[in-house]
Amino acid sequence: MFGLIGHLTSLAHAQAVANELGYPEYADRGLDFWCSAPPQIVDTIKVTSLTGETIEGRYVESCFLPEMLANRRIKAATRKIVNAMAHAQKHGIDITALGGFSSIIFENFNLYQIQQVRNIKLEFERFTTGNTHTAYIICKQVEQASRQLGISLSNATVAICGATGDIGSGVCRWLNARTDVKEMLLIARDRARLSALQEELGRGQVIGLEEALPQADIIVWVASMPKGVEIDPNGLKHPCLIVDGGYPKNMATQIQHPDVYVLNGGIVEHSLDIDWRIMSIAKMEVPARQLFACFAESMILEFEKLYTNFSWGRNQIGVEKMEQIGQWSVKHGFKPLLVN
Ligand code: NDP
Ligand code: OCD
Repeated sequence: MFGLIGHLTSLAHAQAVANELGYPEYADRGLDFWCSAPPQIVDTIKVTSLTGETIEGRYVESCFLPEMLANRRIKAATRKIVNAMAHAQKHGIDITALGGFSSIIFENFNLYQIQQVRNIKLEFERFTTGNTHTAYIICKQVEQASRQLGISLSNATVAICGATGDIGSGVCRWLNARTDVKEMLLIARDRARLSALQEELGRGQVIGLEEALPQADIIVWVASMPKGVEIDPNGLKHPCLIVDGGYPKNMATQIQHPDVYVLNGGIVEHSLDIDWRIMSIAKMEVPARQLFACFAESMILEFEKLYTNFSWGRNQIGVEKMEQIGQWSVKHGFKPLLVN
C-alpha cells in the first residue's frame, strides 16, 4: 500500500475545506486548534497503471499549515510531520511520499533524531520525499512546453528560483547535463550554497530575483516560500514561460498576459481516472487525472514494489536517478502537464 502525506496551503484554505470533507469541528477554528490537531487519513485511493495493475493507497492529512512556520510555531510544525509519519506507518503503509513542506521540515529541523514517536519506531526507508520525480517532471515541462511555445533552449536564459534546494539543484543538474540551455540564472538567499552550486555546475550566474526576472525566457520557481510573491508580467520577456512548482505557489500574481505562459509545475496527468477526492481540494483542473509529481513517486514505487526511500536527504538528486524514475513514470502512465 502507498501513502501520501500532505497539508493545505493556508489557514483560510483549511477552514474552507474542513466542512466540505466532513470535519465541521475543524472549520472556523484558529491556528492554535490546527497546531494541536492529530493527523487524519482522509482519503482511500485506487490507481491503475497502464500495465493494468491496480494499487491502493491512503492520503494522510498532517494538519500542518504554512502559517506555523511564519508564526514560529516550529515545535508544532515538526510534531505534525513526525506524527503523520507514525500514523502512516501504524496503518501499514509501505511507501509514503512526504508532500510539500513535509520533507522540507523533516530535513531543515533534522527530524532524523526523532525516531521514536510514542510506541512507533519510525522506519525511514518507508518514506520518500518524491523530489526526484518532481525534479524530472519539471525538467520535462521546461523541455516540452518551451518547444510548444517556440522558445529554443539553445538561445534561452533560464532563471531557477530556489536553485540550491533539493528540487532546484536537481533541475540545474539536468539542464546542465541533458540540455543545451544557453544561460542559467541561480537564485536563492544563501550566498555560500549558491557558490557551491555554481562551482559544481561549472557555470550559472548568481543573481538577485529582481535582476533575473527581466532577463529570463523561462522561469522555474522551486523556492520553499510559505507565501507567494507578486510580480509584474509587463517587466518580463515576451514570450516568457513560467513553471511554478512551489506548494504553496511561489507566485501570488494571477498572470493574464498574452505572452506570459504559466504552467502548474511538478504536476503530472495520469492516463486513467484515479478514484479519490483530494485533488479537487488541491484545485487541480482535472482532479481525477492530475496530481503532484511527489505523490506520483510513491505510486510508482508501489507499482515497482520498491519499498525504499528512493528520494532522501538533501541535494543528492542526480540525472541518472531522474532518468530512472522518468522511465517508470512513463511505463505506469504519468505525463508532465503542458500548456493547453
Ligand atoms: P528546499 O527547502 O530543499 O529548497 C528550497 C529552496 O528555495 C532553497 O534553494 C532556498 O534557498 C530557496 N528559498 C527559500 N526561500 C526563498 C526566498 N524567499 N527567495 C529565494 N529563494 C528562496 O525545498 P524543496 O526543493 O524540497 O521544495 C521546493 C518547493 O517545491 C516547495 O514549495 C515545495 O512545497 C514544492 N514541492 C512541490 C512538489 C510537487 O509535487 N509539485 C513536490 C515537493 C515539493 P535559501 O534558503 O538560501 O534562500
Ligand atoms: C506538493 O508538494 C504536494 C503537496 C500536496 C498537498 C496535498 C493537498 C491535498 C489536499 C487534501 C486535503 C484534505 C484535508 C482536509 C482537512 C480536514 C481536517 C482533518
